[in-house]
Amino acid sequence: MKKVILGMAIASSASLLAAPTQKLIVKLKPGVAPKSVSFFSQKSVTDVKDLNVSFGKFFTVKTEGLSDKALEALSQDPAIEYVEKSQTYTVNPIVDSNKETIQDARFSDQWGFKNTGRNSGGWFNRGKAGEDINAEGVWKLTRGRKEVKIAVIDTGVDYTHSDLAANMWVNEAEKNGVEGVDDDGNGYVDDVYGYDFANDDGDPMDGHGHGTHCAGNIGALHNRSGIRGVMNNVKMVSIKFLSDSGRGETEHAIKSVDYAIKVGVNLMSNSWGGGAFSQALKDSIQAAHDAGIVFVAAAGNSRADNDARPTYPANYEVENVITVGAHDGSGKRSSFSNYGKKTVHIFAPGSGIMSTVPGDRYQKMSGTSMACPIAAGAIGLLMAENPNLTPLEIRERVIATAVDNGELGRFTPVGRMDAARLLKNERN
Ligand SMILES: [Ca+2]
Ligand SMILES: [Ca+2]
Ligand SMILES: [Ca+2]
Ligand SMILES: [Ca+2]
Repeated sequence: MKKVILGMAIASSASLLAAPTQKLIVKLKPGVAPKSVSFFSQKSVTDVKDLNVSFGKFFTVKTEGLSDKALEALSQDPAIEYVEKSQTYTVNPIVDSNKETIQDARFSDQWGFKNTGRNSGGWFNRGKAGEDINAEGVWKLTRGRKEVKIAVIDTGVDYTHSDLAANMWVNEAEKNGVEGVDDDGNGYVDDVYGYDFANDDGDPMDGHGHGTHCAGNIGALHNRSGIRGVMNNVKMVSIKFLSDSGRGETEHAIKSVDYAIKVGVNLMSNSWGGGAFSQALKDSIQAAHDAGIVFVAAAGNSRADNDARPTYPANYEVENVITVGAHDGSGKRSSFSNYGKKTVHIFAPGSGIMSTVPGDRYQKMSGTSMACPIAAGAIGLLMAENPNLTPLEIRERVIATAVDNGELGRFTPVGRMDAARLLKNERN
C-alpha cells in the first residue's frame, strides 16, 4: 500500500519541483509514539500536527525541498503506514440558471419534487410531467423525524435562514454554555451549529451559498413560505470545510467526517469533489460506514464516465457510498452530469433547482451538487422509518426501487429516484 501511494507522489514530481513546500498526510501504524518517528524530526519536515481523529493516527506535515528519493526513503520508516499528498477539493461547478436571488420562491417552482411539465422546461428541452422524486407520494407516508441527523459537509449553512433554522441541529451544551469555552468537551469551542474546519472556528456560517442551497433541498420547512425540503423533520449539522471560495483540503475533509461521526449523524451529504485517490479520506469514509452512516456523494459535473475514470469521493469503493447523478425536467441526463453504469448508483433532479441561499433568499442552481442532497433527503426519509437498515441494504434498495424511465439506463444501473417507491420498497 505504501509503495502505491508513494508512486502517485512521484508521478506528479513536476509539481513537486515547482512548489518545494508541500503538505503531506501521514498515517502512523497503531501503537507508534509520534515522538519516536524519525520522519517527523527531519530538518525538512515542519508543522507536524496530530489530526486527533477517532479512526487512526493521522498527522499533517509540511516538507520543504525534500527530493522524491528522500521522501521515498523516509516513507519506508516502519512506523509509518502510508504517506500521501494533500488534495484540494472544490464544490462541483455550479451552473447558475438564474444568478439573481429572489425572496418569494414557492413549492410550484420545485419541479424536482412535483414536475407538472410546465415548471421544468429548459432552453433545449420541454419538461415532462412526473419526472420527479414523487414528493407528494412519499409525504403521504412520512415527512421525516427529528431523530434523523444529516451532516451537510460543504461551504457551511446559513442556519439563521427562516426556512431552515428550525431544522438545524443545535449543540445544546454550547448554545447554553459560555462563549470561548468548549462546554461539551468535544474538542471544539462554541460549536453550536457544527464546525468550520476551513477557518478553524465554531461558526459554520455559509460565506458562499452552495452549502445553504444543499441544506434547503434536504430540509427546508414545509410551512406556508418559501420552498420545501424533501424532509420536513430532520436535524441538519453544518460542517464547513470548503472556504468561501468553495475550496478545501484533505485534512479538513477528514476532520469533517470525524466530527460527523462524533455527532452521531445518520447520513453525510457530500456535494464536492476533485483531487486524486486519498487512502486517508477512504479510511475516514470506511470509519463512517463502520458506524452505520450513509455517505451520499455527487457524481461530478464533467460529463464523464466514472466507470472509466474514477472521481472522488464519488468512486470510493466503500459500501456506504451512494453516488448521485443529475437529470433534467424531461427525465434525461443533465448535460453536465457524470454517469457510470456501475458506479453512479442513482439519478435525481439537478437542473434548475430552486432552493435556499443566505440572507433569507432563494436561487436556482444546477449540478450534481443539487441532485445529491435531494437523494440524501429521500434516503433520510427511508432511515427515519427503517432505522435498522445497513448502509449496503439502503444502497441496494435505492438501486432496486429506481424508475427506469427509458432515458437513464445507459448511465446508471436502473434509472432515477422515486422516493415513494423507495419507502414502499416497490421493486422492478
Ligand atoms: Ca464543543
Ligand atoms: Ca462555548
Ligand atoms: Ca467561520
Ligand atoms: Ca418553506
